[in-house]
Amino acid sequence: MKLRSFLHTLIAFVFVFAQAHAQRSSGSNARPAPSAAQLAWHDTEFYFFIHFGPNTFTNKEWGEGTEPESIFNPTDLDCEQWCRVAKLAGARGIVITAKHHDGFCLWPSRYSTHTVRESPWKAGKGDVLRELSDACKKHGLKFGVYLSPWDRNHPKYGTPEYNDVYANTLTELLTGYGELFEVWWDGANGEGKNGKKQTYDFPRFEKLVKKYQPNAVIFSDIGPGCRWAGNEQGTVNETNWCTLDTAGFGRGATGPATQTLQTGQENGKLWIPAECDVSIRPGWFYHSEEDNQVKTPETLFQIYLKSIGRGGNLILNIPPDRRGRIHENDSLSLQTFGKIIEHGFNQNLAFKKPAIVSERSSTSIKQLTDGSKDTYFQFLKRKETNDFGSVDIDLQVETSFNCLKINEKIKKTGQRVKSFSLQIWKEGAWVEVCRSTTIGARKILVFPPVKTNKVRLIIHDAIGFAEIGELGLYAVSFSPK
Ligand code: FUL
Repeated sequence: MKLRSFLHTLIAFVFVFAQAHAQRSSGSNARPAPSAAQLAWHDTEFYFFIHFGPNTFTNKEWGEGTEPESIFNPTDLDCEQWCRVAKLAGARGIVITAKHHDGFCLWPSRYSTHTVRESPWKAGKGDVLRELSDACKKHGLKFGVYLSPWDRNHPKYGTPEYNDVYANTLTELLTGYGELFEVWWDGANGEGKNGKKQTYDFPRFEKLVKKYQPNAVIFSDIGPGCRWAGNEQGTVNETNWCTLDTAGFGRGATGPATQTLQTGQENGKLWIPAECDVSIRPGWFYHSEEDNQVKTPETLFQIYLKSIGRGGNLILNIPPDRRGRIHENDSLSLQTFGKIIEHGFNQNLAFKKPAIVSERSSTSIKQLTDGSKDTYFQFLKRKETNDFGSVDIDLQVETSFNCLKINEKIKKTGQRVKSFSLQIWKEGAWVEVCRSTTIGARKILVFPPVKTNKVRLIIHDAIGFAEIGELGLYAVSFSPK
């Protein structure tokens, strides 16, 4: 008996050790680093969220689960139109509510009788996920699914058997619609004190995702792939660590404090970057009375700066209307927003400009402006001054810009920068134009326009060393032609 419990302890220890080791890169200076799936996820940056289902037709945000299936009947569903709008906006993928809290399945699931199959749409022969996954493939967009754990319709909800139902429906999604880049687990639950209680078997669900879709990243309050940013405004804190400790926390009400989700934790043991969710309208589902409350391109750009520009990903909700199409007002705003991004970031004014470094480094300084965010320059700590030195870039001609875009090479060595600034050479002196804290996957800072022929990037503080991938200077305009 004693030997058995010793062996159990030993196995548990080895398991925990192996897990921690897998999260870290080797070397004494090791920090948590992203997995291959998370690296690809960081590069996906911006994607659409689609909330669509019975609520679209009942004008609600949270359905009761008792809505008759006959209510789901889009008159002109066009997933290709969603994809065309996504492309124009610059989005790289689409995540859809395969099942929201009302339990209605947008695909003909074998494990529910509350699905598109029971609806009049396409005489019960339709499958929204099939149409959308095919359209995404055709338009070169990634595809992901939201499958609400909370289910107000399924008779088994609140019993251990519901875990089988959830595992089975999840497996249908994981195996039936090609490659998924993200699986979204919403923490919401409105059952209240006297409502049904469900203990979810998340470890089982995680195993299924790993087995069938090893390249998919799981979103929830605590990841493990990416974390909620702690609000539904689409923003993350300016200081944003991709690292987090999740031991002792659960999803939903038992998740970490929202402030922790907003900032991550500098010394967190796991790589769980922030995803910022927000809707282009006040609601998540379509309501015609909100047709004139669509966020403007300028507002979307401000959100972009506070999410993607702070090293997070942005999942922007665009709810299709009762036709099953993205409304004209939303599509117009998104097109202009797409132009702001496309025009603003199409020319790095520092591209291939010569750089002079204050200290020797084992990496080439040319890599800071070579057009690739994956090649990098390493700043090492200087003993005398206790900082990480600086780099001057000779722009050769007087150049006007109002934006800095910079990234850390997070692959293998993780996130390290704690403080940096940019200065310009002006009338015989260095003048600071912007300063910030963390960088991570990227930092984008917009400031009043300046004109200069030389800039200086200073790394004030970092954990061990700093590896900067690319330094970009841009002239961003809020009203592109
Ligand atoms: C919340 C849900 O309750 C909302 O309906 C929506 O799906 C949003 C993205 O997450 O927790």
